Amino acid sequence: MINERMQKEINDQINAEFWSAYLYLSMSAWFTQNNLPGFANWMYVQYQEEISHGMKMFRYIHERGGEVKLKPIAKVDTNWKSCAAVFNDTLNHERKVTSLINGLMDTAHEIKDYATINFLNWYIDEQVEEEANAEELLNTVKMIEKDHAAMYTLDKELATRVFVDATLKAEE
Ligand code: OFO
Repeated sequence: MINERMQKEINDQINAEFWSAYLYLSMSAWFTQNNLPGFANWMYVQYQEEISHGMKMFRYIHERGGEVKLKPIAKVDTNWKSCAAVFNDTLNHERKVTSLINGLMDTAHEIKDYATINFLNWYIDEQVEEEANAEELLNTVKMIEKDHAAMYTLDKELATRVFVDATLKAEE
């Protein structure tokens, strides 16, 4: 049976993951509206990833005999000044999520919930990748944003990203 405080914090994190999904879906819409379908695809895959992160926690709470309590999703931005501004927000957001995951890990250590420590290790690794991806794209976009040909090429490259549910692989 999962500890009540741990359960509450994981439920809060499910909400944060779904909020992230909503944010990236909004960014995907913005890219579509700004004629960058490849960037829109990249953000749509990001949205799918965030749903899978939330669902991994959803399944975990049930596995531990706990209760999932879904909360309202707060509103997200719908407009950005530039492509770089989108990735700047993405990077800042992922840094915030990393600190939230670290907070969950602190609680798991404090209450000696070894199963949850093990579970959260997947998220600790995932956040390293999430921050690195956002930072790399931010740096690239900052460099080429004014060069239409380079943006066109990057858009084509980002159009090839496909969603793979890494949370299922990790649970096999
Ligand atoms: Fe769930 O990793 Fe991004 O927010």
